[in-house]
Order: sequence, then structure tokens, then C-alpha cells
Amino acid sequence: MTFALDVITIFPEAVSDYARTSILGRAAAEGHWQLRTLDPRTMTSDPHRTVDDAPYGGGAGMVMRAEPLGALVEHVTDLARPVLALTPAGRPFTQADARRLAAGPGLTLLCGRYEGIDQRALDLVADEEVTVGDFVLAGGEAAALCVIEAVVRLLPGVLGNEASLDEESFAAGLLEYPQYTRPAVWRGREVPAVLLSGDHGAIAAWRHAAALARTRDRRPDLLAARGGLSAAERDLLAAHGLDDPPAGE
Ligand code: J9Q
Repeated sequence: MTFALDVITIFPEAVSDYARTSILGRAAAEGHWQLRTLDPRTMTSDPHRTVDDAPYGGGAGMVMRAEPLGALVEHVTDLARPVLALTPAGRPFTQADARRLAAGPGLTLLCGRYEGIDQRALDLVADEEVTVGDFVLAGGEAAALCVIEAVVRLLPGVLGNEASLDEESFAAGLLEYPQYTRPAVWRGREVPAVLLSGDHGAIAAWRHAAALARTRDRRPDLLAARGGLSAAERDLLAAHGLDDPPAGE
């Protein structure tokens, strides 16, 4: 089944260029998903094809007009699929959203630009507003690409025989453990000895401890969301000398 993804954007090439690269490009070539870009400018009838206008009430910047957006969503996109708008005022997009969307038939993403989108258009066409982080972008295109990559890599068949998706850090609510590759000593710095031991049980235990310690030190919010550290997890950290955060961090 081909996952149908529509992106409403006034910069269609910004989205389609990235979607041709790497895992996204291969997944499209293999028929797992199909991108369609929809430019609101094509739904304008005035000589200047205006997609934005000054905000009512005054203020800086321009607002995306409701009419071209409403026309696009009504006449072109499949309303049976969820419509997500990328806006700085949305709720945070999560891995759980990616999983839910990847289980469906497709998705429409609406990229805001300028200072925002006319709220009436958002109310009418968008099922949800989401953000990919608390920082300022010039528009929703880069955020839409984050959502696309998070969803498409979860579609059946896209990752092939790469590691099980359930083992990944956000799926488990923990950050990933640190990784190393050759050489075993680089500029005097050694790879943790356990990783060279061939003892797969010891390696798994070290990795679990390292993931817990990292999450505790860098993302206490993630640890709190899964109920903090259990007694067994505290023991595991202590057994690896990781029971205290490193000094200076
Ligand atoms: C449209 N800052 O930023 C982070 N996620 C989404 C956004 C965003 C923005 C401005 C316009 C999306």
C-alpha cells in the first residue's frame, strides 16, 4: 500500500528536493509512499497571485490568506486523511504521533509561512496544529520534513532489515547509549572495554546503564515521564559506577 502524502507549501521544491534524498527517496522509488506538493499560489485568481496579506489589527509581517488554502484542501486533498498544520503554536509532535500516522492511509501537511495562517483557514482545514520544537523558523517546510521522515521510516518495508524499531530510544522513552567504531584507541581515547569483550550479556547491561545515565543527565523530563528510576535501575547504574552525574554537567 502506498502512503499518500500531500504537502501544502509555497516552496514546493524545498520539500520535494529533500524528499528525493536518502531513505525518503528510496522509499518513494520502492512505492512505499508518494509525495504530492500543492502550492496555494495555484489557487489564486488575482493578477499578483497573492497568498498572503497584512494582518487585521495591524502589526509586522504578513498572514497566509484563507481562500487559497481552503480551495486546495477542499478541491485537491483527500479529506479522509488527517490534516496537520506545522505552526509554532501547535502541540509538540512526538514519536507516538509518527506511529499513529504511519498506521493510516496518508497525511496532509500544511506549511505556514510569514507571521501565521488566517485562523479561520486553520480551524476549517487542519485537524491539528503541531510544532517540532520551541524555536523560530521562517516557515513550516523544515518542520514538515521532520514529520515526513519520522512517519515514512515507520512504514512497513521501508527500513528493511535494519534494527527493530521497538529497540530505538524514543520508543523505550530513553536516549540511545553511546556508540563506537574502529579504531579501538583514537588519540589516546579508548573504547569502553566491555564493548570489546564479546560478552553479549555484559554489553547489553552496560548499554542499558549508559542509556539510563544519559537520560537522567540530559533529559530528566523523559525519565520523569516513565516514572523515574526503579530500584533495579539504580542498582544497575551503581554496578557500572554511573550512580552520580558526571561533575561539571
Ligand atoms: C511554521 N517556527 O517551528 C517549529 N516547529 C514548527 C515551527 C514553525 C515556525 C514558523 C512557521 C512552523
